[in-house]
Order: sequence, then C-alpha cells, then structure tokens
Amino acid sequence: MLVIPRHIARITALAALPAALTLGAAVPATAAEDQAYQVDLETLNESGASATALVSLEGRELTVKIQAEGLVPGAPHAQHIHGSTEGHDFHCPDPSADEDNDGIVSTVEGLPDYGDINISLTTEGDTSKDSGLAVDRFPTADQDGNLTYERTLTVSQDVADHFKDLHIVQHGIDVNGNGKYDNEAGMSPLDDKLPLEATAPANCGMVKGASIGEMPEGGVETGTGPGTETPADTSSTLMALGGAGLLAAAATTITVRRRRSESA
Ligand SMILES: [Cu+2]
Repeated sequence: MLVIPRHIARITALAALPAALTLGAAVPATAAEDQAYQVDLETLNESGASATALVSLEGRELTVKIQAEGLVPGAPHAQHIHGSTEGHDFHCPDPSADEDNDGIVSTVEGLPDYGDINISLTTEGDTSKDSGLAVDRFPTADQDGNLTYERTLTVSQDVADHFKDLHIVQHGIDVNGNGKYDNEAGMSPLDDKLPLEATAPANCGMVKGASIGEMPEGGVETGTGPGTETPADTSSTLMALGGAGLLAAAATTITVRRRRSESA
C-alpha cells in the first residue's frame, strides 16, 4: 500500500521537471542506462505453463531470471528470446496462428508473430540462434513441472538498444497428457528427429511497460492464489489469458520502484 503514494509522488516529481529533461529520460537512445523489466509469460497451446521472468540490462550484460510452473515434468524446455531489433512489430501469437488447424500453434506457425530466435537461453555455452534446439543445454523442469533459470550473458549493442522489442518464449508441451514428449502429435517442423511436443511453444511474454529500475531481491513472486490454472477441457484460452493479464497488472503495481532518479 505504501508503493502507490510513492509512485504518484514520483509522477508528480517528473511532471515538475523541465520537459526536455523528461523526454531525455524517457528515450535512452544513446545512454546505456540500466534497465530491468518483469515479463509475465502467458500460456500458449493450453499447455497450462506460465512463468515470470526478471530481465535486467547493465550496458550489454543481460541477466535473465525465470521461474516457471506447469511445464512438462522432467523434460527439457527450450527457451529463447525472440523478436527483431530492427523495428518489426513482433508479438506473442494467439490461437489464430494455428494455420493447419491441428489445435497447436507450432513453432513455425508462431514465427510470423514472435519472430526468429534472437538469443537461446541455454544453461551453458553458446547462446546464439544456432543453439535454438540444443536440448541438452536447456533447463529441465522438476517432477512438479517447475523450472528455475538464471544466467547472465553478454548481448549485442543492437539487443541492448532494442530490448523492449523482444519477448521470451518457453517451448515444450504435452498434448496427450502422458507426462512426456512423444510422437503422437507428429514430429517437429523444425527438426524431424524431435517430437512436435518438444518444440511447440508453451508460453510467451513480451518485454513491455515501465522499467522496474532494479532487480528485486529474492527472485520472482508468481501467482499466490487460486485461479491461475487453465481449465482442462474448455476453449476458454482467452479467459485464461485475461486472468494472467490481471495477475500481470497486479504484479507490476507492486514492483514499480526506481531509485535511479537520484543519480540522473
Ligand atoms: Cu523459441
């Protein structure tokens, strides 16, 4: 409850600044100002998977923390930062991207929406697009379907400059609900040696909104109450997305705090 008055106070303070200074702060075109964002990854393909990511950028040092739940237990999950740094308006896909109407937005079907792999969020080694399907270097969900990830990597200046144009996708779903990746839903359009289940996107979240200014201590807080589960047998994907959006809004409210104004 204390946060809201402080936030309002900050807006008031900003309004009192000279207009030129305010604009300069809002468009960090040249200064390598540190940025941190909370990204809420919302369920795709009725996977039931969601995640919260904290991403912070200091110069070209990018730290990514992800806490996910509802993933396929015991399975590796490819995860990438998708999108373009050249001004294309990519975004997370919705079910209408399912061109062959098999009920699954495959990675290939999603690509026109979320763009190509920009960074592979591997656990070690290469983080380029080349490692996009390096399944042995992606994190594995635990037996409850939870996954925690943290890595700091160096990104290109392009990525640093256009970080807000990007988004995070985790892959790997379990269409037939047997607890593992198998071939029943077909093979991946990306690699005919991998099941479609292993590469189809499970969730997606866009880097957007105000920078939260600094990385909160103690990791990520995800949903704390009931109502975040995806209904098992309905077509209420939109309802689920709406619920996640509300959670995202609530989470954003409590994390808006910046100390940077003092050092500007
Ligand atoms: Cu991806």
